[in-house]
Amino acid sequence: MTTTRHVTRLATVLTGAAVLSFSLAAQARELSVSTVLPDAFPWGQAAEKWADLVEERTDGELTLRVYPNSQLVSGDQTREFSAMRSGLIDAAVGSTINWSPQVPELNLFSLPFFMPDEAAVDAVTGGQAGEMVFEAIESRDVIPLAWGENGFRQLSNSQGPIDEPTDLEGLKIRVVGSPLFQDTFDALGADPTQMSWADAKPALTSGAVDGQENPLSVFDVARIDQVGQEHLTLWNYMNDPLIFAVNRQVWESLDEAQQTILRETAIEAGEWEIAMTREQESERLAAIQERGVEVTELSDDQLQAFVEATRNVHDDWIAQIGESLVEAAQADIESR
Ligand code: X2X
Repeated sequence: MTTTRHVTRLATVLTGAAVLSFSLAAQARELSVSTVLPDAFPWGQAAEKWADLVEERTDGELTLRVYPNSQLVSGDQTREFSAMRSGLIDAAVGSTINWSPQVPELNLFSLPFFMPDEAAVDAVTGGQAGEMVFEAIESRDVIPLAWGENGFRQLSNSQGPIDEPTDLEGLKIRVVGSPLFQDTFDALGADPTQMSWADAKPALTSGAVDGQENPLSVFDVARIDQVGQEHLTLWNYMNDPLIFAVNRQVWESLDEAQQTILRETAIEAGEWEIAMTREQESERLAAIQERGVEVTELSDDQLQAFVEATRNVHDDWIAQIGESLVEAAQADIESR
């Protein structure tokens, strides 16, 4: 009798322990977050900031583990969105360029010379067009939460200064993303070639390509000048926003409080990163110039020649992006 009672009590204790450890395990949940660039770059820092804020606000109940260098998609950044959609990746802080092969609406941001300045970018991301872009993403089973920014993309090459479209003639330029980039550089008479970021630096080093385009922060941190890119043209031909997003099933498995925290912290991390990226632009440019890069700034007339040369790209791509989205973006920009 005593023995039986003892065994019963022991069983109760054991069951209690099992329940306790099970509930702890169920509470601590880790989500994978994919990025292309690691935390030496503002992009990677945005993801780390998001992770820090989530850990802090959920008391460790929810953690984000950042996997940089497109490692969850074997370096192929144009597969990041598909991997997130299918649930292979839980979440990402990704570029509109890299997701545009699966979300054609995102080509809006890559239309050459469409976004005149930072205020225009903010008007679009924070306006009606931004909402439409988020709906387009959500219709593909990914929940977008917030915006970040890789920045206005500038053109570099190893051959000489570029201040008119004919200077690009025959230059092999590394691009990534949808065929829109192919079309833009074709229109300028260049020889564009598509490759991932992982392959870009080796291709620049070996001289397999003559040039590339990326924001100043990427040029600076990745020391693109050290692989022979001595000429840099500031042409602001497109701005590359980042989007914080989560796979739909993962999102729906979270409770409301967790969803709120995840969204609010993404917005906070995004705003922090956008402000930092913009603030750093001038010091980055100075650092790049100090390292001996020849920087070309375009006059209004010179810029206009590039705008004219790429106008047909708009005609071809507006239908794929969606006429109503492009019009909404134009209205957002005009009212800035
Ligand atoms: O590959 C690039 O050029 C980069 C790092 O800017 C993007 O992921 C779009």
